[in-house]
Amino acid sequence: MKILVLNGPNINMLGIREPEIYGSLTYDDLVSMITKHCENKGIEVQCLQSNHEGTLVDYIQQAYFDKVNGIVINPAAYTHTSVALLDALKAVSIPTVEVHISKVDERESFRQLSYVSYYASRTIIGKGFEGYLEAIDFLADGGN
Ligand code: CA2
Repeated sequence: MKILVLNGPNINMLGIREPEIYGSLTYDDLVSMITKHCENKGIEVQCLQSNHEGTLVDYIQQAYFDKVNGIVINPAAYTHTSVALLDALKAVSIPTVEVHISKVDERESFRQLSYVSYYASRTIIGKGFEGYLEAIDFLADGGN
């Protein structure tokens, strides 16, 4: 079982500002948490982050050639704008879970639309870092 965890723009700034929305843990803390969780479950995992839409598209395409079994994606701000990420996910046709750390449904109206949701099997919101682990477990348990 091979999972790609993909994070979009500014997720590398977690813990630095806006702790009331995103918590005080950092991106490195997130990666450690995911790595440990996957080690315990015998899941092979790769965690990647980019601030660039095209790079995220490249990572999704590469997942196809790397025979990745599942993608966990927090597209961050590109959630609300990117048809390119949606198309990339559709193109590779890999089971995908969308994760948002914050309660996007209770925030600004521009955060209410997610293009990636048109493809994702599940969207997990407002559970902090735990949401990523839940998404991994869902994919590892054969959810698609
Ligand atoms: O709740 C989420 O996980 C989001 O995907 C996070 C994005 C936001 O644009 C989405 O609407 C919801 C933001 C990523 C992190 O942004 C930071 C901003 C300030 C300080 C640290 C991180």
